[in-house]
Amino acid sequence: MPTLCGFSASNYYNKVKLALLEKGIPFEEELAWVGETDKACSPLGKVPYLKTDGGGAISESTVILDYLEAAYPQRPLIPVDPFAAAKVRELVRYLELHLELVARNLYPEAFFGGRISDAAKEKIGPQLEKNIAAFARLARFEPFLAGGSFTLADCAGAVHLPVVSGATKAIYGRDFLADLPVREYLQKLGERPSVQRVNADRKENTALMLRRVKG
Ligand SMILES: N[C@@H](CCC(=O)N[C@@H](CS)C(=O)NCC(=O)O)C(=O)O
Repeated sequence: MPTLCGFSASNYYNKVKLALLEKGIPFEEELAWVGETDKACSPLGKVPYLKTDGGGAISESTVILDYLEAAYPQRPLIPVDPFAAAKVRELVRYLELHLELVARNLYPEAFFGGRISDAAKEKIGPQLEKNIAAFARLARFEPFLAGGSFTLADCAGAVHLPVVSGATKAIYGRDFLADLPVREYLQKLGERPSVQRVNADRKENTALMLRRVKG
């Protein structure tokens, strides 16, 4: 049985956990906080990483998702058609490279009681607005991000869109995703047992993480 390593407050960990649950793959979880990871499995110390059935480990969440699609072809989360498959991957890339990674610069102040400079806020705001407008041209919300079926793009959307909303609200006093049907989309996703489990585990683990940070 594969083992997913990391912690349930992590959006990247939850992206993989959602795919495992949606595909119906039995798996185990191993708690590994940042700073306590196995460098042989994840050389940069990032979570998640997956210890596979064969014994080897893989880091980087999108690479793990590709592995899961190839190794467990049941209930595919990527369309067979090459163009449709590329459109799903394009959405995942936009969500992570252009939205989440940019918004991540806001997290120290938005979520962890730290401070970021005004110069950083002034730089990140317009960048995010531009990138969100571009993402809006790709995302379909029909009702899923890539169209009528739940795909890997939704594993990413379910975990990254809430943090982008939350971070922009906290720093700029305005949800930069408010003009997109994100609330309705997340509500619809919240009907899925996989999303309910991920969200329940996330809440529990976030409380634990904050207690650890506060000492
Ligand atoms: N590109 C990585 C990003 C993973 C990532 O940034 N994870 C965070 C937790 S949400 C982490 O491990 N941060 C610690 C670090 O970057 O050292 C992936 O897709 O797996």
